[in-house]
Amino acid sequence: MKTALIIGITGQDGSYLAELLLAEGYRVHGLVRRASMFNRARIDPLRAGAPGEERLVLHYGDLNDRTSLRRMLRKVAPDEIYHLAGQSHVGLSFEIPEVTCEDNAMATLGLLEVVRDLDRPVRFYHASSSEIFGVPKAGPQTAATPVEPVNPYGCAKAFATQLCRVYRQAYGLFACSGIAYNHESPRRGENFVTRKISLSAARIRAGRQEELHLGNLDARRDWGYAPEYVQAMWRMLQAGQADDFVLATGRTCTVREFAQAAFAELGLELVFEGSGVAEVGRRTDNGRVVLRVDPRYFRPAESSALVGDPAAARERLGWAPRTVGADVARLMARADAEAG
Ligand code: G4F
Repeated sequence: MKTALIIGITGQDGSYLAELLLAEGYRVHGLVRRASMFNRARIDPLRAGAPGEERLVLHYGDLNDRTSLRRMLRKVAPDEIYHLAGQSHVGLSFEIPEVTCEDNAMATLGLLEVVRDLDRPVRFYHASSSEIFGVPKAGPQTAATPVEPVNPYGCAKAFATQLCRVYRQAYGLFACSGIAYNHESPRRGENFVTRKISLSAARIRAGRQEELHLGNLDARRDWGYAPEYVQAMWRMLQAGQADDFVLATGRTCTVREFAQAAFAELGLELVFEGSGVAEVGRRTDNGRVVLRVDPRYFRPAESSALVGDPAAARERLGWAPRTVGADVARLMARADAEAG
């Protein structure tokens, strides 16, 4: 039986990955940070009497506490480590750049150092991001596209991605970065635009919300479906050779189109009435929802033209995303409406 450690197991990707690894017969350990509120809702179903429950073990820990991390890694002796933890909100990284760089860049370096010292070989996955490319001059991007981030989050991810490559080359570590484009699901955090949209659509339809504030509606993203992306993460660590891979759908849509698809799925028509300060979406009697831009959600700099080329993942990992853009919007809206 293989053993895996998931750092960031309580997040969207961590919870889907835990499900996948348990289904593959792994013993799964998860590192959880102490928090004043429990944040384990996404993995609770895996722990309460579900098949595989006895193969899921949680440990309190923190990437900044290297001694306990080292001790825990020696005890758990994982075959594979999935490093998914960190500050993942791009907009917020402008507000808290130092924490973002500590959590995403320096913590990854510390972890690589601890892994390098282990006395048995470990396969290491690092969750990198399309944000390392910033505003690329060419598309679709591949793992060879030059790195040129435009926000603190992208800088931190670029640093960590380059370090994984260095540790692979210099020390022969089986370290891989999945350069993942946006991947969403009903388990997405509520401050990412997709979930904000799907939850708002459900609540507005149920008459429990009146306003919808969104920022840049013309932002274009390469949106895929998170459960499919964790498949690629796992396949990367089963490959014959460690490498970095772009994980993307190769197609994009705008925030506006995503929102229209989500609202339409619940029988609501979104009407855009230009842009203005503090204008809000409001449900009207005839089932139309008026939405205007709220500049509070604009970012000091916006990445753009991000579209990934999944060809290498398809050819070398046999991975192909199936759920794209508006499909993701529809399934998220349905899930939030059904959840009530
Ligand atoms: O949902 P977002 O916050 O995701 P973003 O910034 O693309 O980052 C996500 O994907 C990256 C690539 O995989 C990850 F590395 C990162 O960790 C995260 O998972 O914003 C998407 C777009 C942006 O252009 C933003 O300006 O939506 C635009 N937007 C418009 N209105 C909004 C809003 N974003 C948020 N969060 N909230 C809004 O109201």
